[in-house]
Amino acid sequence: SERYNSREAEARWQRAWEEARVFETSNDDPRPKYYVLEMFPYPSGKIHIGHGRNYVMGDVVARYKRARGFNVLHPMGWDAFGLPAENAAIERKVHPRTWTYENIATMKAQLKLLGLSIDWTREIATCDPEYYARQQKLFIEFLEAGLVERKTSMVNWDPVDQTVLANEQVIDGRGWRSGAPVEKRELAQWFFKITDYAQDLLDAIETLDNWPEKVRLMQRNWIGRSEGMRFSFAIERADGTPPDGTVPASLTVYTTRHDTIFGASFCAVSPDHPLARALAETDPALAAFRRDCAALGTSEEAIERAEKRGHFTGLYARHPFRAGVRLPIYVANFVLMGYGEGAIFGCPAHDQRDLDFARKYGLPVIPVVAPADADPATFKIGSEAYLEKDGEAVRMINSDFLDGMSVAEAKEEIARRMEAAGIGERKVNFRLRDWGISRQRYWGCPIPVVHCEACGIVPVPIDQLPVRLPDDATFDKPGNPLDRHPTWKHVDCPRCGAPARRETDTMDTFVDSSWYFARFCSPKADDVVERGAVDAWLPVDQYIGGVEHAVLHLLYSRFFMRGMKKTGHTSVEEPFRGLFTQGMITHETYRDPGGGWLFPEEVERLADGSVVRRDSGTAVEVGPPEKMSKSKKNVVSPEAIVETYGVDAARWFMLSDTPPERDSEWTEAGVEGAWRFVQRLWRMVGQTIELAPAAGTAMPATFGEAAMALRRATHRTLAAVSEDIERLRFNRAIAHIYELANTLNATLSAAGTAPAPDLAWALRECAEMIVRISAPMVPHLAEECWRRLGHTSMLAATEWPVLDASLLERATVTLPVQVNGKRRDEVTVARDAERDEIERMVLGLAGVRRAIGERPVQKIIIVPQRIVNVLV
Ligand code: ANZ
Ligand code: ZN
Repeated sequence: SERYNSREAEARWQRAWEEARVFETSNDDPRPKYYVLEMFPYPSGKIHIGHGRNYVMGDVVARYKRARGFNVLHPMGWDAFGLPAENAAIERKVHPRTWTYENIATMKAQLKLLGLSIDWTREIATCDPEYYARQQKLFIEFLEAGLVERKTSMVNWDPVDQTVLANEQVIDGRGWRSGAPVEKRELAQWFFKITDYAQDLLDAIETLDNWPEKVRLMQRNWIGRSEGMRFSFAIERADGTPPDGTVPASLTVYTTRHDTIFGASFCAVSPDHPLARALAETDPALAAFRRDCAALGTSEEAIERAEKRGHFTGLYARHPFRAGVRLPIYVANFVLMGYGEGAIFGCPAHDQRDLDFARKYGLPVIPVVAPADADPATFKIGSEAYLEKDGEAVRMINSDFLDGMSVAEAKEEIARRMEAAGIGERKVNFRLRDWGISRQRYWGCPIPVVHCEACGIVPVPIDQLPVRLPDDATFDKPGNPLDRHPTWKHVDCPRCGAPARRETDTMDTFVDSSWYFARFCSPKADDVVERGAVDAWLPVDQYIGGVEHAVLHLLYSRFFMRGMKKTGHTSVEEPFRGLFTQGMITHETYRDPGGGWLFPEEVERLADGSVVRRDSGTAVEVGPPEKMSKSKKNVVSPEAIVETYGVDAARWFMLSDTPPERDSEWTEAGVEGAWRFVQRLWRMVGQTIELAPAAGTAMPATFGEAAMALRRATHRTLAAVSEDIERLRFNRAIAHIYELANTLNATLSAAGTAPAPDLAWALRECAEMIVRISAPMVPHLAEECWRRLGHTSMLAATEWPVLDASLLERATVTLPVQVNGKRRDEVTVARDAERDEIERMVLGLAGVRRAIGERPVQKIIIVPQRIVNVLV
């Protein structure tokens, strides 16, 4: 029988789908909706097969849900603004727009090769004025709704490149390009007030039960709610007199461990704290210290990593509960201005940073919390702070009126006393900061406001949007091309008409990706979105993307939904009902001993397993599989794969190899195996049509043993694969299909040349089933087989097979079995088993019998489908 020609068939079916417009989605479709979305790509150049996995996963879901009768929205777009385009402009003298749109064209063609069932009529690119006009309108609405603020904040400033750097662009305190020591600068910047929603964003995480737990945890930590106290110390000078008026008379700190107040041995303020600034005016050493700290940049990580250092201010804080005791006040590099009050009291015994600091500056270390059974007189702290604080196992010591209390009791007591004395109050704090969106760059969405001497900040009137980027910007120098453009920023004030200055900051590209999923619902809408469409389509039912976006992108999008609700664009609050974070595709690396990396197609694996250069035959160093990346050349292009194996084989392999949340190694052997399955299915379909009745032949009235066995396997597989796809367990779905293919193969071999009509019918049923349930994974092959099986319909527009439940054996479930609450065994029972049946089986288990011994059974608690507990 002839070979399946993937190249010809794949191109033909892609054309056929496009002509039939089967993937275009209408907003007026009465069927229930299903919105599946993969995080949209950044058009960086070309895609490699490693990028393909999440699109293919999304495509399987989209095709499956379509077959299940849903009106599926599966769009695609481009996260098209960003720094790389500007770098390309600098390095290759090509305009960012040209570079970006060329990449989009290349990548779109590549994505099309993958056979994705995308509604391309909804395509959007965030750099398109069509898109960013609406984003500007939304910005103005957010501004008017009080969700936007302009305030000064610290930025990393590269003095050579004359530009603000993101934290990631500061490497060891230096600018990533210039290598110049970075300075911290205060700059007026635009912010979205995401902190207004801190509590709400935190609370609603509980409702996101279709998100991976690790992502929910990361979001909780990022928001970082803590309950503590804000209170003030009186400040005095060395001689005990109050400060002279150039500095404040009190110091306010934030703490979550007020229970440790008797262990305090110093106070510290951030180098950016007003107290530090004021004192630096007259203390050159402090001024120099502040400059050193500024070189660390604004990244919390860098600050965390740096050695803890401080500068004594000469001032002291009076202990609130211990007369005559005073704590030296330092300026310290590890205290952040943006958190709490930018000032702390340090308790070295119970905080590692404080301990490191205390050891360095010879400050007392007084333990105030100790294990309940420890002797307070001898309990000492070595080089590690004692961090236990929970429950009854620890007690307060060395703490006057707190001695003997638990940490919780001590906190309560301190809070009460401080409140009574009027020196402090309980305070909830969030680690979450407002979202600074100002970027001093060209290739981003212009912030649509004008600065007027007389009127202040004036939003650009809506009917004058979009504020377009000027085409004739120059990229030959560092700094912001918009700012140095000869004319662009000079405009008349929209309010008073006087000469004014356009805002030259553009928006963080995370803004662009915070609402694109809403725009897809009505991509041509005149307004920001069409409310009806957004309310109908959102939330996205299944969102798929990399875990690297677990915090920022997902949190910003959640904030944007709330903002869009507040500004009347939707009633939906949570954008993504289901989230899946897929693993990456990895590949071995090949290093040329002569230097540099080699592409997989430049090397060859010999029979003895060694790897050599194809051209010269010289040996190559093989490195372990790593995430596919251009820089190490361990990438495989979709074009090459399509050429050799066909895209279906690639899709099948990508999905089959490992659970989708785990990384998967791309190997030649693996994709070859997938290719063999493609050919095998094609062959089996050929064999089946030789033996089976024509398509659509009525079902026989009765089935013999062999036919029944095959039919049971067929429907069991249908049930399993449906369930697996629902739960995104693609590799298991494929394993089930392999199994059924083996059964079909065996039955075909045993069937002879003229099987009985009932078996012949069951053979066709089975072959058709394999074709149909593989279709989401290998859509081109499935269409081709479906045609070959005598059908004229298009599988992409055909309903999912109907399950005959009478053919399923009883489903079973395995329950853990406890005796007196301790796990002793497990039992596998039918899902619908009766109580007495389960009891009988449980009491027969060896592990249970051993645990019970001679004792009489008092009660058996059965939580259906979950657990059994035997009480004795
Ligand atoms: C005294 C203390 C004693 C503290 C102790 C900890 C342990 P979370 O839980 O993350 O909110 N802190 C407060 N503001 C700070 C700032 N601006 N920069 C650096 N550190 C700051 O952290 C709260 C704790 O972090 C606070 O509780 C404070 O140190 C420190 F045994 O106060 B603690
Ligand atoms: Zn004005």
